[in-house]
Amino acid sequence: MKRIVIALALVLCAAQPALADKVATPIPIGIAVAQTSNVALFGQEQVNGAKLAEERLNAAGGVNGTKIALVFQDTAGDEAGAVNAFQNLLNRDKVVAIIGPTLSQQAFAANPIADRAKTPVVGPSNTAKGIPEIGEFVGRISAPMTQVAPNSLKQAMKIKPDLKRVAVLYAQNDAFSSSETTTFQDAIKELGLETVTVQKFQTTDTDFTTQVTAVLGANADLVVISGLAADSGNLVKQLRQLGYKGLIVGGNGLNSPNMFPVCGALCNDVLVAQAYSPGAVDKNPVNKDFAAAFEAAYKKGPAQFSAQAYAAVQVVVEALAKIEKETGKKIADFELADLRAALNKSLRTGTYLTPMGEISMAPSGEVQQKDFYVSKIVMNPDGKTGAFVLVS
Ligand code: VAL
Repeated sequence: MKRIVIALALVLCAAQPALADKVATPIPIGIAVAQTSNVALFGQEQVNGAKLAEERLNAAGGVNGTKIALVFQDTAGDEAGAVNAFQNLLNRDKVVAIIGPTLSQQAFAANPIADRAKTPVVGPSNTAKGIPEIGEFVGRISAPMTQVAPNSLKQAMKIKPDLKRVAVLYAQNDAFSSSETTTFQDAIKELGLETVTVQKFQTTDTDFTTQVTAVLGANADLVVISGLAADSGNLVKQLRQLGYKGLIVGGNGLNSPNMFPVCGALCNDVLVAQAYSPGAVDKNPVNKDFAAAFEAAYKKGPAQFSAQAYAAVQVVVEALAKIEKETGKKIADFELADLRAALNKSLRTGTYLTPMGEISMAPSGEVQQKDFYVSKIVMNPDGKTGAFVLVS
């Protein structure tokens, strides 16, 4: 009898990990973005996009009839928060993939953990150089600034053809901002413009008097900013308050309507290159449909960070559906480890028709996207709300 009990206990113990390692239903997909801290200015937009995707994709049948369930883990704004969120999603929630984190700065710290756990990461907003290179399981659907940013400089030159003197400012404690500024500085040279001053700041700064004084002293006719939303918003505001009258080009960190309340009416006319525009619906019925659904759900138009988060969920769901089609096996019948590996491959095949147009993921994990835009901020008379108005 004793032997039977022991044998039974052994069988049960052995069965335990196997059971735990099956893919759960609804299919869990991790969303690790900043829901708190200053970085939540981007993260809230990402949550909105992801939730809308979950609702709409499940209403359309999920993965061939099996629903998905997004598992949200707040990363807050730093590396430790992202690492913690990734660990919970990987080990506790047993997600099939992680969409996140918000910042490249966080991706460099957290993505290696998912890579070691052989779990695909889909970056919805990381735009620094070197993200896919983190590892085999790391990809992104957010176009790197090397492809997007120079468009805004060209637009500035169209507005002011005699443009010459450029002041460059960037947040030196942020990996994305430090990366983006090198892209801008290279493009400035290539376009025959002159960098007259390079000023550094911190994403935590609130007083930019030193940098603005240097810009005014250098007699710049274009200012190019690489930072995050709160710092850049304050910087724009103080540039205008202290008398800077020239053009301003903002990088990806200024691509958020959540920055509008920070610089208020003084946000007007800032030029931003974008990988998504709610105005670009003519050629893309998927965007038209998405933008209308977003407007109906949130009573405002979608921001780039929302569209990209939506697209990230869509891409994961379509890649899962492809696996079922190719193997003839339901996702829920896979071992979790096998599914994660298959999903990483599936993500990198075929194309996806998203709100950003047709995109695909190269074997390296880098996104391939065709259409980019430049918009200008136009604030409403209330000085708090406004829009990115498409200029090219
Ligand atoms: N794109 C930036 C990054 O990669 C921010 C603005 C989300 O960190």
